[in-house]
Amino acid sequence: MGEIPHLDRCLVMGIVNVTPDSFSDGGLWSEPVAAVKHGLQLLAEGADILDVGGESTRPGSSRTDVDEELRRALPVVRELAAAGAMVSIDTMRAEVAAQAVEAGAAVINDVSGGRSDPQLLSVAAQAEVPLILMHWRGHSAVMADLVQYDDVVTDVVAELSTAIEGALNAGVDADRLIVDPGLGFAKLAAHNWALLARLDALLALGRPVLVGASRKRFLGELLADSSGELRPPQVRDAGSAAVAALAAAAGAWCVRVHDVGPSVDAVRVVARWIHG
Ligand code: PMM
Repeated sequence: MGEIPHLDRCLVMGIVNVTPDSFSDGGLWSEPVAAVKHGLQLLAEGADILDVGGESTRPGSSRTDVDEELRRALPVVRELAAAGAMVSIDTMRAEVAAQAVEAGAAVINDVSGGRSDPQLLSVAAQAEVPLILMHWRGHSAVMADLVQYDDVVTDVVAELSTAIEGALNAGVDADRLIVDPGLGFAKLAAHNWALLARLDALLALGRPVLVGASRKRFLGELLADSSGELRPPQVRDAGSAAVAALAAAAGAWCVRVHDVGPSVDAVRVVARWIHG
């Protein structure tokens, strides 16, 4: 049982991908032992939450089977929670969410916003843990075909509002819901920038907002070199920290990042700037 944590500043969620194929840090921490070590490092850098995931959502990727997802994620959740970290489980599966909560996860992060496996909503309701509902239109293999919007901000807000309704109907407490625009998920770069510029429209849903921009392709496109070559993921961290600062200033509850230290500094600067 738990409530959404709040601080006098935007929180920082450190990413612990236990996957061989994530676009940003693929393979670096793919075995549980290496992932735990990495998580502890992010904790030492000041992460408020560690987001552990065992299934890559890299655009175009196919699904990981459930046993493999469990094998990757569970030991990492267990050890990081035992070390005192607040752990979120990044999964679209009810089974994985349930076992992760059992292993000590205090937050469920569903990139499908309850759409991939609706049973996950009941797991969140029963566990009484905060639930992140990300805007999502379809699995990674097909999401590039789902980028049609009339107005991306209006459409994402409306679709998130439907996701909130679904969670409430499944019995999740309204006070435990967090929303996320799902940058890069069935979205082109222009869609991501439009959503970032209108975080106020997401905040108007009345729920805390999580922003996950770290190392994503739209930053690589913006920061491409003069020949048009994308900036590689590992050198998008200054851009990611800039987004963290601006998201925090716009009222985001939390930013989800790979390189934790600079974003912690950034959100602290923003808090001081705003609150004096
Ligand atoms: N992005 C990724 C994975 N999980 N969860 C939330 N809530 N929001 C996101 O934007 C998000 C996510 C993909 O990025 P990664 O492969 O670098 O983890």
